[in-house]
Amino acid sequence: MKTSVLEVINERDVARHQQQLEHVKNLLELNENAFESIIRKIQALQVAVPSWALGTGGTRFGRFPAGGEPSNLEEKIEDVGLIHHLTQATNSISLHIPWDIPKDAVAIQQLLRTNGLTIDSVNSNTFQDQKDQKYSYKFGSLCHTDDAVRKQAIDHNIEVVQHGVKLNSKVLTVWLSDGSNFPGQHHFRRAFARTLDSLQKIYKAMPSDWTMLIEYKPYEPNFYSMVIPDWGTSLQLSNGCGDRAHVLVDLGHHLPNTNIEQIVARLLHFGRLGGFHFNGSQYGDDDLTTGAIKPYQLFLIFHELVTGANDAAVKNPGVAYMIDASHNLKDPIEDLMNSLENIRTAYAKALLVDFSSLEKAQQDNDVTRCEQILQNAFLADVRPLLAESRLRSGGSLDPISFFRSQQIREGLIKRRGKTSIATGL
Ligand code: LRH
Ligand code: MN
Repeated sequence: MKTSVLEVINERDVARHQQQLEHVKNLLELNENAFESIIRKIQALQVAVPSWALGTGGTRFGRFPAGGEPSNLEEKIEDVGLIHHLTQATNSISLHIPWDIPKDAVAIQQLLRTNGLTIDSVNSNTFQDQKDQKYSYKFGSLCHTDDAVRKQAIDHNIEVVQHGVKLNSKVLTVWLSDGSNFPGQHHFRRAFARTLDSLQKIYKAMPSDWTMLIEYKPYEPNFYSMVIPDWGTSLQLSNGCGDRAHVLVDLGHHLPNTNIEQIVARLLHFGRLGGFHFNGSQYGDDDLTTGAIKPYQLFLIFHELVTGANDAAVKNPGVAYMIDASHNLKDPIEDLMNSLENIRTAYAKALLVDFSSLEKAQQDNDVTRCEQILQNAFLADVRPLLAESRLRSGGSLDPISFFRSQQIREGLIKRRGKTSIATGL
């Protein structure tokens, strides 16, 4: 079997990697079992990549295409396949309909298999008017005052589920831009009631083994109120639909200084944490690289997930991990690999927390000791553990260096052109 370029380069760098790994194992005083268990857990953490984040995003002020962007679903699957090949951390792709309608589901299934991928969730879109659409969503969709508009939006969600069924997906993600820009524009209670009624109709139309994820957002594109602004509203809508409806936490969908890790702990306690849209933000829904701005917060979120997973009292279904980012300046593929690295870093550090000492310190209200125990884990250098996890899964020791050294973007530009544009945000 011909040795791949990836294996040759890994072979060149493996000695230095082994050295760093031994050093970290000693520093962390990890016995063999603990070490092996952490490596296996890191290998198992898979985060879906969104089909709408493989091109260059933009803002209303401008967009600066990277070149070589995928201009159809097949090329998007190829790019996620490459990211998974190098990182071994993203074995699924989330689709946004109608941005990525699969024209030939059987062919797409084959292409997914070839790239070691599956379809994670399918996302509906009632925040844009499609050219052949009968009714506009200007004043909302599932909350609209007009039955006909609500029915159109409900039918769209059911159509999205049908696309998903053809691709073996089992998750529908609903995010609504529904809201108001001015006081008095919305009757808040009736808008909620209409939205609940619409979601219940969609929920009933889903196959019995499907899950609905309800995403909340405090503002944008409406700037006075959103019908689903916070986790409490999403939780109540989930309760109103049924036990296969859960809350989706997009990290960028929180007002400044919100304690997101406590929201995660609450949703775990209620058993209704459905999933995440990971991204980084300084102010609003900035959709930047995950963990780039607030790595400690991301660590604290994974600390809640790990303690929840180790607590028999927590009865929460499997949590869906997805990235939801937009790349205005970075190369989209590099940015996604960056996010995957930062997500696994936060998880690996959370696995290093000395839980029994923390529980004792919390019981004793030894505040300083509690913080020290978390900081000890957070300040650990887990990069060699992540590299070892990739190496064992057949990935690259250093995906971004490999991507650059092999001039993959240049190759994509040659094949797809400098001006190819990917559908999405
Ligand atoms: C809304 C959102 C939602 C998607 C969209 C692409 O801000 O986070 O998850 O549908 O971005
Ligand atoms: Mn999102």
